[in-house]
Amino acid sequence: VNGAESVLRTLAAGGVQVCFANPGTSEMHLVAAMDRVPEMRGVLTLFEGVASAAADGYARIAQIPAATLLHLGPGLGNAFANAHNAYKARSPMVNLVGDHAVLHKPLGAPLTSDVEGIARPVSHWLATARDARSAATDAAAALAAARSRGGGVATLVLPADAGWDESAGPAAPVAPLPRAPVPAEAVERAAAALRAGSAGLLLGGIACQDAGLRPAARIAATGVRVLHDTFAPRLARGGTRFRPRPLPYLTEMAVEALSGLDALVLAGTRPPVAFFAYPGLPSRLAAPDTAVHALAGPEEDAVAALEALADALDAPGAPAVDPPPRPELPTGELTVDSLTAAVGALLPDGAIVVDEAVTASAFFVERTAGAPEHDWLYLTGGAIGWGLPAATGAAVAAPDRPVISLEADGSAMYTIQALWTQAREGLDVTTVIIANRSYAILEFEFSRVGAEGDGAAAHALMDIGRPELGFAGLAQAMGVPGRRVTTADAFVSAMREALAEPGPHLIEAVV
Ligand SMILES: Cc1ncc(C[n+]2csc(CCOP(=O)(O)OP(=O)(O)O)c2C)c(N)n1
Ligand SMILES: [Mg+2]
Repeated sequence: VNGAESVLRTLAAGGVQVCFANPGTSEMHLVAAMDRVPEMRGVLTLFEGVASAAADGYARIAQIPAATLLHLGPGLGNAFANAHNAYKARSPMVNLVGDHAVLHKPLGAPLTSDVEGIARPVSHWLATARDARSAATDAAAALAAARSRGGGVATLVLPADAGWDESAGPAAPVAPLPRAPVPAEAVERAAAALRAGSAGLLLGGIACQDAGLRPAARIAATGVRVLHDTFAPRLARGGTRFRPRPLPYLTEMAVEALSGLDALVLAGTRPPVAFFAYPGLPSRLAAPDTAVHALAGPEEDAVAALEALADALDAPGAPAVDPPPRPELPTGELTVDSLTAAVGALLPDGAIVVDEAVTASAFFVERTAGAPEHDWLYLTGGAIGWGLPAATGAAVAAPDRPVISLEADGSAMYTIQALWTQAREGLDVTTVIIANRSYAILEFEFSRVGAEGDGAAAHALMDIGRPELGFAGLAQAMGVPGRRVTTADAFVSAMREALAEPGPHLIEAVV
């Protein structure tokens, strides 16, 4: 058994079932081993940024890691932006990055680069295998790291000869570390703070899933203002679930949402900060006189801590939640308003929503509050080009659930080739392109940061309408049925058809 096969066998024995791959010559032994390790499903992506976002979307739904297979520094570099999003989401994933054979590496061949230097900022765990004998042990350690403390990105660099040389066979699985328990004193301090005056609770990470929302609803019933992180990795919503308020994206609105609090307790997250700095606006969102209490950070057991906190407050059982009404089906002009209403009216039960809708996001969020139960995946790291491939990975993780990919047009163009993988794998993804022909958020941010003037040269860097992009055609070219719609009625019928038929569909909604 060579090193490559023992690495794959080790990951498969540890529960890894999928590898999102874009290989090259230095990974050929890993590619060859795929046939000998049938438990591992290889999914080809046509760009490494698709592989890393697909692994992220997969992990957020499956809650187990996928592997990626990447080609040296340049391949990892292409994966970087979406590995960054996964890093911020603390999605469990194992990057296998091929590299030159140990003796070839110092010679300066064209693809030689500082692979670890590229990997470090997006890796919670990072190592380079020394040889074929140690590679499987390294793979077991990488997988344990990816699954430890709620999840993280583990990157294992695998020199080509560590793949082709003879190994000692697969390594035994290593038990991952559980989330760190929250000490009783932290719970008592948070309870005292919540009792003392006007109080808020901010949920992030694991606390945004059902197990965290249940105790959070009890705490809300005692009069605490409960919010969730603006860009939570996965938020359980819809039906009769408790609805924490989203912390708004805009600094002014976020400050307002957190104003008037004597205390703010954090569960599964860090102190909230503005997305960007703006002249004259604060970077920290909680008011200076609000006492911020870290009940549980992202790697701690926020769910158990919230249960303990609800008990410490003698919080009653959570009251029943009435969902707000769903929007009426719109008719007439297609605008962000009618588009978001249509999605709110039609969102199917059990959907997974992947949100890279950028300026339309908050409207989609609002309009879907009354929809049946669904999971909402947000862009955690701000690096656009995540949505289409994250939806691809989510659909691989949950073949029985409808995946709705809400995708702004500019962001779509970074990783449009994810559609090809959706077609090839027959994934049930409905992509809605919000075709506003603009980098609209940049037009908006332009004045907010204090940039002056509005000349043609500046505008040209934010207008994507010339030439006009044809998303329906791009989809067709990659094997995905695509339609362009320009009225609300046409959108509604296209959406209904896309949801009724299995397999991927794309609707280019011109707004
Ligand atoms: C990797 C990366 N590159 C560039 C940006 C800067 N950026 C943020 S939003 C945006 C354009 C968004 O346009 P679109 O996706 O069409 O959404 P809209 O603003 O029109 O709603 C850009 C270029 C980024 N966030 N991430
Ligand atoms: Mg746009």
